[in-house]
Amino acid sequence: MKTRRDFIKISAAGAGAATLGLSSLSWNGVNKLYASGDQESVSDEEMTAHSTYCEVCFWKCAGWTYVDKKGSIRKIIGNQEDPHCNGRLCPRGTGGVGMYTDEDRLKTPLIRETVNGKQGFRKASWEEALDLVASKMKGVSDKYGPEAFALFNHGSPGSHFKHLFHAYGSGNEGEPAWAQCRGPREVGFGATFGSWIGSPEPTDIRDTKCLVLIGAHLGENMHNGQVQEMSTAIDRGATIITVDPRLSTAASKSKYWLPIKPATDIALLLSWIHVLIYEELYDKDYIEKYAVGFEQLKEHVKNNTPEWAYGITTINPDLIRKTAREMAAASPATIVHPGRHVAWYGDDSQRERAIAILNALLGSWGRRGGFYFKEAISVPKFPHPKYPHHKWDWKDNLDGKYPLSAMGITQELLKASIPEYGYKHQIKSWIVAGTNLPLTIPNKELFQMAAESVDFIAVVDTMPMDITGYADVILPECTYLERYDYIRSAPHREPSIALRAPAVKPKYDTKPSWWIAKQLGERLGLGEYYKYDDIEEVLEWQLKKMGTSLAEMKKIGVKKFPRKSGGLYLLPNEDYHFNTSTGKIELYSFEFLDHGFDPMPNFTEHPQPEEGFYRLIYGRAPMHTFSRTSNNPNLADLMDENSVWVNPKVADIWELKNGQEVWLQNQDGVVSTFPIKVRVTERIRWDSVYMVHGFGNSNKKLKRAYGRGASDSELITNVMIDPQMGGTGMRGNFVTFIKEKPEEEVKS
Ligand SMILES: Nc1nc2c(c(=O)[nH]1)N[C@H]1C(S)=C(S)[C@@H](COP(=O)(O)OP(=O)(O)OC[C@H]3O[C@@H](n4cnc5c(=O)[nH]c(N)nc54)[C@H](O)[C@@H]3O)O[C@H]1N2
Ligand SMILES: Nc1nc2c(c(=O)[nH]1)N[C@H]1C(S)=C(S)[C@@H](COP(=O)(O)OP(=O)(O)OC[C@H]3O[C@@H](n4cnc5c(=O)[nH]c(N)nc54)[C@H](O)[C@@H]3O)O[C@H]1N2
Ligand code: SF4
Ligand SMILES: [Mo]
Repeated sequence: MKTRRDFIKISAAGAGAATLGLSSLSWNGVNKLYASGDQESVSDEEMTAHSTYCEVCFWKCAGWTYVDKKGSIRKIIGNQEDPHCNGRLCPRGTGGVGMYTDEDRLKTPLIRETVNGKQGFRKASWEEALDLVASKMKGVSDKYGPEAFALFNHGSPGSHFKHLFHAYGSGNEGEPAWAQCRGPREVGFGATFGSWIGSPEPTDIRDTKCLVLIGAHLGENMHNGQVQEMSTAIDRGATIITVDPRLSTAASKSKYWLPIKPATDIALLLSWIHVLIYEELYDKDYIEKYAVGFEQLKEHVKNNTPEWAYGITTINPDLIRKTAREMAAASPATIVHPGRHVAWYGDDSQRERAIAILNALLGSWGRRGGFYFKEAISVPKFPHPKYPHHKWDWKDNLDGKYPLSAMGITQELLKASIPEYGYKHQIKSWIVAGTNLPLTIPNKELFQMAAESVDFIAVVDTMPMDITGYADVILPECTYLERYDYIRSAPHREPSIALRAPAVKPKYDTKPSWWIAKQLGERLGLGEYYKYDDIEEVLEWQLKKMGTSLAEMKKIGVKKFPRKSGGLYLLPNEDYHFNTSTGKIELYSFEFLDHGFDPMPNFTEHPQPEEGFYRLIYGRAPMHTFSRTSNNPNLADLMDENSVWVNPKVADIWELKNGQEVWLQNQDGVVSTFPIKVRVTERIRWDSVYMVHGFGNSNKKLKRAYGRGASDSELITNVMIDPQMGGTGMRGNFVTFIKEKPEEEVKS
């Protein structure tokens, strides 16, 4: 059926791309994997180095982009001074130049038009495209109020559009970093320690003696600093304990691999808590001084013995005891890692509470080798008038649901875009900047209904990703290597800032987000919020206030500042106020109780797959970031499709061979658009299958990525919502195999 907003492909003409010869990956020697590998010899002296920070993922490593005399980018390397990367980029960061060279990039503004009943995009000037977006923003504001315009964003472009939206009068913004990613851990740790984990995580992995990874698959999750520190910790003999239904890279480096039955982690965590308390292995002085609720907790986990957990998790009770004792022996230099993408089963804030409680019992918060006290420096705000008051935002639509959500809930903004949901306040139009919603938000049907319901969608992106197929106007952003952005200020052991400056001019007719947002602002009569001609003026003003300058930052790239908040760790017997209602670590959460939630985590059973079905789990590959790198010439060279991991027992039953193509069908009858190759491996439990997220792109203009592998997202139709904060638990989906090409015409 034709709809008002048919999904359409964007045409792109292409020139050849330069390739970086990245060495093959082996996590054994982490160093090998950081080799930058530009083959032609041009000495560094013959090139100019430009400061940047990476946009290939949200770790934001600072680095140098080297440009030769002809103006070609030759390599990107890490900045030695940067605490996020210590001078070494991960393979994706090294291959980031592929974002610049990709010949499939968006090249000019595009506007949707219908000719003879057929929808397509036509090229437009920036003037025309910006005028159109601004007129739509004005129209919505006049008719419904600015609040009816929503922003979906992720990464650096977001900050420029947030400023625009606040000036315009809308607080309706959502990013997948909350409900699809790390929201539950911020709520779980916030309720326990009064502090978010944040990014980068303040895990003192470098000095740890015992690192416990619950699903967190460092090594495939390539968050640079953590992977480096984990490698150091392993060299120093730290014990690694990995809980994962799959033998992940981390599990293969671990002293203990606990191949847990998926969806049962809370049972394991409660039994570990049980052992620590009932074998009196917990840090008594620490708990006595800093925590409340110990007696309630002790009573609460009375029956959660390892034998009880065994029946649920399939993990041997002796192994549960042994690992608990190892954790205690290494404490307080033990980290039970909070994980990062933790929206799994809908009870994720409670699982994170259990992880936080375990860390508390081990005395690891504020201790060397546990969690350090992070510190960031704030960047002065460039002067502008006060933002107007908005009359409503996403919270007002929730009627008290998800009370602990601290950021906009993307899927709630989608629901508010669909009149049939009957939300009190309706969303009428969107700007989407830097997030590929159809592959990012589970339940694609919801996304499609929402996209169909709204009056207008503008997309700011660098690539013709699936999201651009839903746009009315496409605004092509230049890549991070071609632009300035705001100063990066992130918490770490020491506060630091990093500068992103352009290494080369924007290719094609592309522009940076700061410019796009400013142009829209000015067209909307918000010039008072943009009292500068160029972002360089803003950066110069801010940097001067911080005791440096744009010129200095261009030379050094990263600047560190002394800590002001005190030491990295608690001093012996130091009095310390935790930012909870009691000022203590809350083993028993009064915040949860106040909102009607269990003050201590409980195990609840989740459905298991029916016969012939297997739980669909997913994760990362070291050389890709979600869908954003799937078409990157350098990184697609290293991995150009995903595969589905199948246990040999299951492969036998289904007579599946390595490399055979299958389609996956989920419990609701949804069949993957594209086939995926089978990888038969003992590294996955028999009750689950595994695939890397970010593949199965359906836009033909992504020449390297189109139809390569399958998309986990489209098979995730059962979403379990976290009642505390609205997280979308995505791991309650089960798939079966289809060996012959399905009858139904393959959608594209
Ligand atoms: N099924 C499933 N869903 C998931 C996940 C999963 O594992 N499985 N993971 C979840 C997690 S943890 C997260 S954090 C989210 C991530 O969700 P997203 O951030 O939406 O992930 P990407 O697929 O990388 O999409 C980023 C988009 O930004 C564009 N882009 C890249 N660089 C720039 C730039 O400089 N400027 C602009 N304007 N655009 C740019 C890319 O082309 C792409 O369209 O996904 C979540 N959703
Ligand atoms: N290379 C690369 N690195 C990345 C990213 C990327 O796109 N590419 N994205 C970054 C982002 S935004 C995020 S949020 C992080 C996400 O990375 P993490 O937070 O480390 O990992 P998750 O995605 O939560 O979990 C993936 C692991 O969980 C296991 N798993 C599945 N089900 C269960 C279960 O029921 N119990 C347990 N214990 N384990 C289970 C899977 O087998 C897999 O190994 O990665 C970051 N790092
Ligand atoms: S971890 Fe890799 S992809 Fe992420 S910011 Fe650092 S270098 Fe870039
Ligand atoms: Mo994430």
